[in-house]
Amino acid sequence: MKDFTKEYFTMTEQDAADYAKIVLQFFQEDAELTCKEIGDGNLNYVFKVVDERNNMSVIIKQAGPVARISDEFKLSPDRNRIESEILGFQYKLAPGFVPIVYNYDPIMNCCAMEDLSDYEIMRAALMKHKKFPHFADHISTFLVNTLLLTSDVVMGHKEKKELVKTFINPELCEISEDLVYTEPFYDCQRNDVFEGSKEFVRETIWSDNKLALEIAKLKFEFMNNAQSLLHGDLHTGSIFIKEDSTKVIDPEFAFYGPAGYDIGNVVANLIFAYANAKFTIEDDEVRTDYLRYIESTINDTINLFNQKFLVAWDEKATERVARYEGFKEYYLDTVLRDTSAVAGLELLRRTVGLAHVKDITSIQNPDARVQAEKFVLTAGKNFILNRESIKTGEDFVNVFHAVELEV
Ligand code: SR1
Ligand code: MG
Repeated sequence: MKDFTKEYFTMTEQDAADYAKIVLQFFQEDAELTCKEIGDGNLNYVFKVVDERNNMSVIIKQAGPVARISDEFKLSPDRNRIESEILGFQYKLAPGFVPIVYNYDPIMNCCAMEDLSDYEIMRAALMKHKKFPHFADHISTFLVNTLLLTSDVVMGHKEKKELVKTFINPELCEISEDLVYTEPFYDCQRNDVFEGSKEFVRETIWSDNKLALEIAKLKFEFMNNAQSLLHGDLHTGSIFIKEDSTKVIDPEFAFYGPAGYDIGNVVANLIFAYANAKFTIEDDEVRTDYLRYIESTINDTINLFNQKFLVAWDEKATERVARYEGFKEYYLDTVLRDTSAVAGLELLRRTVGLAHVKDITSIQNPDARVQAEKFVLTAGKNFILNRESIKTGEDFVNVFHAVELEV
């Protein structure tokens, strides 16, 4: 067996099973262990170690020195510390909405956490057209608790600044600065544009100077507005879900940034599910029913977020000036403006940039895929350009409804 105590190496399935038994001492003496690498994200390795005999299991997530998606991205494995620490912190802020972390190991750059095998990755579940009636309620609570409670509105300013330091995350922020805010907006070599959509992208995205100026403003907002402790990559692949429970995972992109970044990512990825359903479900009745479900989930997520945010502000604000008349409404308005912008950015970058989403890439018929891409790209652009006036759940839904009439 390898020595896990001296220096880092990338684990095999056998190593992860040994690690769980010897280092974590997670299993009983008589355990019969099997291990499978189950990660399908862009960056890390995820091992599931199971003892069938005693019906126990654990997840071990290890950060490697380069990203899985491309070894062009050389990344400090310190992201695993960030992930472990923020999961512990979010567990306190939003109990029940993140998995339990059992252990963090700074030598092997891995953490051990609760196995959520009875949950599904939300993106995959939505692509099977499953419905989760409690999601909007769950995610809006998670968002209010993690975003408002870590801001200067509620948290002591020195304590907040300590967290800004702890969660400074330059390498993963750089990935977002490049992949979200820069590369999709010019003909960058790293972009991955579907052949049938190229002309449309060139005409409507890469040639639009007005859009370029807004992107520049948003990029500087992302880099300079240390407003809330973000998850930083809150798409539907970072959510485990089942009928009555929602768990947010994978917060390795966490840092202090604009609160709307997380909310906008949730909205955009629900719109990807909408686009998938719109262009793949053949039966009219089934399709319409599912589209109405996604639409109301987006509507409720925003409206519940707004309601809960204002209530939590009244109950929890500690900053004196936060109580001045009109300020909480002004502040929430800016968060919603950023939410709309980020929803747009995410729709664009997942279609034009390097990292795509299966909701779109799995659409087999090339014409349908091009239509789906035009739909999300046009909606994305409108979310960015009209961000000042998109405030309610209905406003968010209206943006992509209007595009349905256009493309
Ligand atoms: C190189 S990482 C590509 C993307 O995967 C992650 O989930 C983030 O969304 C990142 O932008
Ligand atoms: Mg991830």
